[in-house]
Formats: sequence, C-alpha cells, structure tokens
Amino acid sequence: MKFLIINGPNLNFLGIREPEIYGKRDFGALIALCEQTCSENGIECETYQSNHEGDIVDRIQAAYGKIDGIVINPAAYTHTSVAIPDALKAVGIPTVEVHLSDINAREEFRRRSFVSPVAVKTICGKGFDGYVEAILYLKEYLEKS
Ligand code: CA2
Repeated sequence: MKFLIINGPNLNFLGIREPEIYGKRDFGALIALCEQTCSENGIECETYQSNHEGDIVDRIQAAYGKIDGIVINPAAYTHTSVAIPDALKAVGIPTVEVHLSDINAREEFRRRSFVSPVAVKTICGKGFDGYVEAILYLKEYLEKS
C-alpha cells in the first residue's frame, strides 16, 4: 500500500509563525511523524509540499496508477481551488482531507472547502494528530474496499 501526503502553501513555515493556531512544531517534525506512522503500519509513503496550485495538480496526476491513497492538506487552496478537487476526482484515488486547525471555527471564508466533497473523510482541528488519524483511516478504508 502506497500513500502520497500532500501539503499546500505556507505549511513549510510551520513552527515559525502563528504557533497559537498551528502549534510549535515545525514542518520537518510533521513529515517525520507521517513517515513514522506509515512505516509502523506497513505503508510506503511519499511526501510533497508546494506553494503552487498547478504543481499540486501535476503531482496528483502523476500519482495516477501508482498511489493507493492520498492525504492532503490543501491549506489556503482548500477555499479557492477548483483545479485540485477536479484532479483528485480525475485520478479517482481515495483521499482524506486534513487541516491542523478547525476551519469551521475560524473566519467565515475558511468554512467552505472545495475539496471536502471529493474526500472520503475530512479531519480538522486535531493538529499533527489529524495526519496520524488520516493515515490510519485511509489504511482501514482501503483494506475494506
Ligand atoms: O488548518 C489548516 O491546516 C489550514 O489548511 C492551514 C492553512 C489555512 O489557509 C487553512 O484555512 C487551514 C494555512 C497554512 C499556513 O501555514 C502557516 C504556517 C506557519 C505560519 C503561518 C502560516
């Protein structure tokens, strides 16, 4: 089983600013946690971070036929991008959407996610633990289907 973990714009700045919202740990720690969770559960994983919408679309397309499941935090593109959910739908790879913060408890514009309708599950407001939950949920989802 092979997963692709995608992080969108500015998440590479984790731990540098806004620790009250996104926590004190940095992006490297998040990636290490995802890799450790996958390895402990017999999952191969690739990670990808980009600040560019089209690059994320390209990475999703490149996953076609090669990746079993996607965990994605589209960051700000959650609320603006139609191209990212279109790409996820096009490749048909089961996807879990994850957000560090609770997007429903912040500004109004964060409440709308264009990605949620194409995801098998959305997890938000659980910080780094949300990524662990997403990986474990996706594994169970794929084993059942
Ligand atoms: O809660 C999340 O995970 C978000 O996807 C994070 C995005 C935000 O636009 C979404 O509404 C919710 C922002 C990521 C920016 O990350 C930063 C990291 C360090 C300092 C400032 C921003």
